[in-house]
Amino acid sequence: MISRRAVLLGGAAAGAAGFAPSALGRLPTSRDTLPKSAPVRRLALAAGEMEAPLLGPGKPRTKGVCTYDGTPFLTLRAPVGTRLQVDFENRLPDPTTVHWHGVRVPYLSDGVSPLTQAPIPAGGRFSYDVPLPDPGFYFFHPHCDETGQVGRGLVALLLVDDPAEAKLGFDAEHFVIVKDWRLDADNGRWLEMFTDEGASTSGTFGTVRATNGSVTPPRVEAPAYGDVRLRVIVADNTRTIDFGCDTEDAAIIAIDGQALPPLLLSKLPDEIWRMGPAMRLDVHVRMPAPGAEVKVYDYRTAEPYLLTTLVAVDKGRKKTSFRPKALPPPKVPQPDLKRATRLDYLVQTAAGPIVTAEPLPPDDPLAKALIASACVGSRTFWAINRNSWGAGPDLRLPPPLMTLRDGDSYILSITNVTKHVHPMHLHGHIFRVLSSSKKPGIPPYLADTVMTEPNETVEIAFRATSGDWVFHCHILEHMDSGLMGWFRVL
Ligand SMILES: [Cu+2]
Repeated sequence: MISRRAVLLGGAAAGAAGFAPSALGRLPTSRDTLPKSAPVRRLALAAGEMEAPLLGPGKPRTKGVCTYDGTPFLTLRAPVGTRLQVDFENRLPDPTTVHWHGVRVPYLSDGVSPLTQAPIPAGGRFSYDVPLPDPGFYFFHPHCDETGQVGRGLVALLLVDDPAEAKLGFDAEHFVIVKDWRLDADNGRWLEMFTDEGASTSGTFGTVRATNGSVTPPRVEAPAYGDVRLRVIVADNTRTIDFGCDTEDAAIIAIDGQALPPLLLSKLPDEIWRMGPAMRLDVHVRMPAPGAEVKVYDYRTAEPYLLTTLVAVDKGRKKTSFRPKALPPPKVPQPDLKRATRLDYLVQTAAGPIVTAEPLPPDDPLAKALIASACVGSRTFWAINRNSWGAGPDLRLPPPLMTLRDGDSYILSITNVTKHVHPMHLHGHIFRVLSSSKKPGIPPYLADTVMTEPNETVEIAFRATSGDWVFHCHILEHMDSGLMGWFRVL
């Protein structure tokens, strides 16, 4: 299967230029987030294609399903403080990269082509240095033709375990991976993942809904009156869900892997938490009596969509009152709000390619790498402060949104002036969500991706870490059609 952009760019893709330092001036330091003495775990990882029965049993099978290590939604686990040394091999027919979403890696391992590395050609290899300084629920995916490759399944989970959590005594852990499939229901073949109509509006949705890859919502068992840790992720290109369940005994204990004082779902407005692409939740659910069930739903659709059913089985436990378990507080660097610099950004629509700020000169190595990279989209529909990421015939890398200072604190005020939701993700940082003009009353929390609704302003704060870091919408067609900028932190 040849990606849309590879076709559009023709031979240019084949000659992908090596990554070269930018003419913008000095490059940032690629900062390590673990001591050199940290234990190292070396692992081989390969992206490739396979065939799978995505439409369900007895239906035509689908070719060109993209996975890591031949395992749909591969799950890696390691203790906090470990350094993963990943020897990655690209067995896909197209260029790819690996981005470690939410993990504070040195920026040269951030996997953003062409900003931090050249695309890895078919058959190519790349070595990633992935320190794991913070416990939590992360994931990884390509940052080159995301719409096509993630659309066909190229997403894996990364769980960074904190040994201190063992004493919390969860009885079971279950995953809810929200990822639809965009298939022709008659023959199981892939449909076009990027459409102009979708990319310019709320995104191109899958044709079949699925949880954990299955079109039949999973039914899983857990001990009656026991404690379940649900790990929920929206791994879809497009879909936003309103996560909720049909029990009062459920509390959010982490957002994007970062612990927070438990938030009872029943106390939230509409008793739901809205999650766009890339967002994760850890939810503590107390199971009911033997034989009873807890149903987990997406309430955003007209008819609530059943994501998963938890079935209580008798394991001899007695009923006790529900007290949500608090995870150990995160230790990520915190912003100094009193000294923070405030920056305002508008998320906008664009009628066509827009770069109002001075673009990089065409002979800038970074600009050249972008043009040759095959890692950009073909159309421009979106912008941040009137600057769009390069696309189509206007393959210019925009200048940084701003050059920041390593160690300084910043407050970004992000206002969505479009008619669609945009989950905004900042690479390389775990930020504090300070406020939202549409969701008053939610206490500040840590995250790596924050939802912005139409006409909503959200404020996030972080302490900047040296590197070149993109800031983009995680509706993948949006980022592929302009909704991405970058910060240089020196
Ligand atoms: Cu968006």
